[in-house]
Amino acid sequence: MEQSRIALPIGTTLDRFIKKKQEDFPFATGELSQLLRDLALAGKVVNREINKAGLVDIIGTVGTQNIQGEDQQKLDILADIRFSRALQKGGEVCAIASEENENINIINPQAKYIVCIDPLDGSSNINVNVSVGTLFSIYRRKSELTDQVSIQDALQPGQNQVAGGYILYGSSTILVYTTGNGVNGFTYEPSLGEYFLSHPDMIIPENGSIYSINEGASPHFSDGILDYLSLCKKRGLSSRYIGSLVADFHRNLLKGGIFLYPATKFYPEGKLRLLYECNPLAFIVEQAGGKATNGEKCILDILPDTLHQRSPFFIGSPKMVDELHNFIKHDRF
Ligand code: P6P
Repeated sequence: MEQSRIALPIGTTLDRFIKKKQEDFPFATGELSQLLRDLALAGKVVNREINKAGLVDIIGTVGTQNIQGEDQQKLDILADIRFSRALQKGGEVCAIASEENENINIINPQAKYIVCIDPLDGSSNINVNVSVGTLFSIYRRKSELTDQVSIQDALQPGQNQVAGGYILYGSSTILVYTTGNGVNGFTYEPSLGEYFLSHPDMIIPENGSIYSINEGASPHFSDGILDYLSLCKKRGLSSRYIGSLVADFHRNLLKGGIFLYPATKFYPEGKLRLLYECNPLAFIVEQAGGKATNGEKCILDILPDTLHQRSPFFIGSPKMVDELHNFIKHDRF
């Protein structure tokens, strides 16, 4: 179904944008629209808590670790609670697969959608005032509405995403998402409590002059990766790496560039998680004309085995990803 050709003007509120796009689908029941609103609402609450983090005792770790064995920051937990609560109240989600929880959390057993989420990625950067982000993927459950929700409902390839997106809590807070008909960005205006369309129909530049990778791990990179990085330096490309995935990706989406997180000695499967970090960004970048692979295949084609599995991750401008592949095609991932 072709989406309406009428481009909505910059400044359109998120609510109006969602409503207009829903009208393009006569059989739409409004459930996905409501789910997107629920996520946007939780983003407003998390944004408020992040912005006052310096004033209230919510910075720092809580002494527990998540499934990844990483110290859980207080804001990680708060963000997970906020998103879970918003989705529970919204009623459109049967279960949530969250980075913060080992298993899926079943919330509304008869609901149609399942959400995979990293409530607050890059949270170790909060203490130093670096941008952090929320990443989410939305799928239709595979099981019947009357059946028991199971982990299989979450273990779907990224191609099955109904929607994917992120919220970047930076110098301003922006929600970027796709439902498979292009990518749009909405900047949050806290004084009005509204998101406004600020980046309509986002397209990543075909090529770019930025490469993003943690070169501290260079001793453990494959020869193909090292040769590609040498070419980037020979060409005088700029190295930009914040150590916060959503911030690094968003910059490259706007300016063009490539982000690389290869397999290393410390992360033999790569560090980034397939379900709720790689897949949402891969859906967005492909909708914006870019590419995302694990070094061998499209990220969206990978069938997950486990909720928290990791993947090598190469994402960005199509010409840069293609050129990288020429260097790494003989590497074993
Ligand atoms: P490294 C943050 O912890 C994160 O999950 C991503 O946001 C970021 O891209 C990556 O890890 C940074 O990892 O190993 O370079 O510190």
